Amino acid sequence: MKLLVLCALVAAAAAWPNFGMMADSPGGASDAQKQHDVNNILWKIYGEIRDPHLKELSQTFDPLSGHYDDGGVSARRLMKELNDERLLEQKHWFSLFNTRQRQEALMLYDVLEHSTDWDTFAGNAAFFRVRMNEGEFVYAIYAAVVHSHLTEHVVLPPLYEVTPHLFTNSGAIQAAYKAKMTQTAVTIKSQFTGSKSNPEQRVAYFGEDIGMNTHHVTWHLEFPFWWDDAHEDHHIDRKGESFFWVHHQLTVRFDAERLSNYLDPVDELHWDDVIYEGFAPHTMYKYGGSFPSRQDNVQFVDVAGVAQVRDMVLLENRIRDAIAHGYITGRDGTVISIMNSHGIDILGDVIESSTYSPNHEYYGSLHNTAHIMLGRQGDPHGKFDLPPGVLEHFETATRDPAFFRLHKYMDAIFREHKDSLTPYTKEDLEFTGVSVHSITFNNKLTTFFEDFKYSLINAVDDSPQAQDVPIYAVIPRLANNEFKIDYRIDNNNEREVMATMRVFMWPKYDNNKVEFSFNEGRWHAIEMDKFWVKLSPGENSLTRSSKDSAITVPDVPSFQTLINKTKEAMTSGSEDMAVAGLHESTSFNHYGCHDGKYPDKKPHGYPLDRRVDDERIITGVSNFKAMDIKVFHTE
Ligand SMILES: *[C@@H]1O[C@H](CO)[C@@H](O)[C@H](O)[C@H]1NC(C)=O
Ligand SMILES: [Cu+2]
Repeated sequence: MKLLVLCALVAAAAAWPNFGMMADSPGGASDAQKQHDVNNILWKIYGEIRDPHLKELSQTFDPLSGHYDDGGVSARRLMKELNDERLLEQKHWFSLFNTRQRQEALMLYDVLEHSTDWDTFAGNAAFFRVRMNEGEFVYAIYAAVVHSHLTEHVVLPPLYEVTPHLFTNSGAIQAAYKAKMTQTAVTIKSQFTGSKSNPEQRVAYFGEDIGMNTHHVTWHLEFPFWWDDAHEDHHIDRKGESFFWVHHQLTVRFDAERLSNYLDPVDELHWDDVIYEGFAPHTMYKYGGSFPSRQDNVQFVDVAGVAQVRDMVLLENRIRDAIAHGYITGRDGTVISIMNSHGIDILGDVIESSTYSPNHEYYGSLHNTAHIMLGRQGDPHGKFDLPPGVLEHFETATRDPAFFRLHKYMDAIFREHKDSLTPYTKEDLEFTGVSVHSITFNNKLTTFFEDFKYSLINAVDDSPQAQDVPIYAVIPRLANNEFKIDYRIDNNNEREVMATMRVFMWPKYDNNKVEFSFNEGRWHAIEMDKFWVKLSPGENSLTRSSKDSAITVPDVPSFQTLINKTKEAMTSGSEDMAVAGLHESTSFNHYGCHDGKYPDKKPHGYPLDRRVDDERIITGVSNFKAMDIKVFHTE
């Protein structure tokens, strides 16, 4: 059982979100056709294309003859790389953190992104699928489908069924190969990595959660650090701030899971100290062997061709200096103040760093470089020619407990900045005339483990002649019962008002059973929900289900479900509707909107994002309410 503090704040809505969808499909092809092509371009990515039309396109399409809005510049550039035989071979690992490999993937992304009709998009996808490295190809397709206007209604198949190696352990993969070879249908029971002698194993269910890994990799696809406004048609709003917030939430949630498992919170990573936890990933690449391990208590060493440890300390000091000064120094020496709500956004761009960083030359890429540094500590001099570590892939990074150390470290830097801002005042927080009368839960909150099943069919090699046999993996995952919260809110204004509801939860006690102070607790707050309501004059009563929470999404439909639904849509008269319906439940845009604008003007985490010197200022406003709740875990 875990005791938590729940608090809710109602505030005047600064912006009313518009989640409208465009119904037309530019490019001529129907949504169902596009879905069909995307399914087939990602099906059995390590083998031949099975779809006859796409297979033919892969031989006959000429990228230079396509239609583009960049005059074909991207297509000519990639074709030159291809014809000069400079592209990474197939059947080789791929990591986004490898600069050259990333550039190659992005060259294809550019070609797809600048395609102005579906024939060009699909033709390029087919053509390059058989000529480029599979990992680069999958990344480019995912990024393009996420960002292209042509694919607005296309649902991406779950990555764990497209590249299962990055989501499951070697044991399950080997069992899958065996099932394929012996043509025996199988459901493989998969376990979390490590042994009971490793206390970290108690929370491996979190770092290895398939849904969480999908969330993490999807976030990084939607808010890519490489996104360059100069080449795109829009700016991604509050990308740096979102970087902070998403990782902050992972960090505090992980600590809450640790508390429930009698573990201390994660300590920050220190460049001048050892990395306490070793890690044996028990995970393998499709091509490139096993992911490298790291012993316990490894001293940080320089990584050849990446960075020296002292470079990292230097970058950290420059960033901490900027926070202490209250401003970032731009490339041309300009002073960019961060002493306001927008400061966190700039700081996020600086720390990650993304192309939005105002001075990459000076502040470097603390986060991205740290990922590579940590990922290489098993073979820092490249003596053993090991492939990149789990930390060099967003799909696998959270498997390593060091991921959370790294992010705890970043999080503390962000906190230093947030704590330098003036606390909110009563005037900032209150919503005149509005008060939260009561918050009631309609049932007991429980968590439990359930089995999650997914297909490994795309993990194994085969040929068009070999029959498919069903191969599934089953892994436990933490789930919760559905619950509903009734809110009673009074609006003493004479008119209807629009309100934003913000709901958070934090552990009541720390690992020493000491009650968290408000100021400490609020930094550990887990965002539970955020939604907009119209409050009529007088008493309002509203019920909100946990299923509707803005921070949760239903499972992505399985690859096979997508294929079946697409077939239905294409053969039945309903055409696009089946696919469009699917899309509504799989929109991952819970941190932003399709037009790149975030619907809420307040900072992420508001009103708990700033330091609270006197908690009565928050707890004293009538539009705020806090209560203790209990969460039970059942076996
Ligand atoms: C997909 O369709 C096939 C053939 O109709 C059926 O056997 C299978 O159960 C379906 N799978 C899913 C996941 O819907
Ligand atoms: Cu991340």
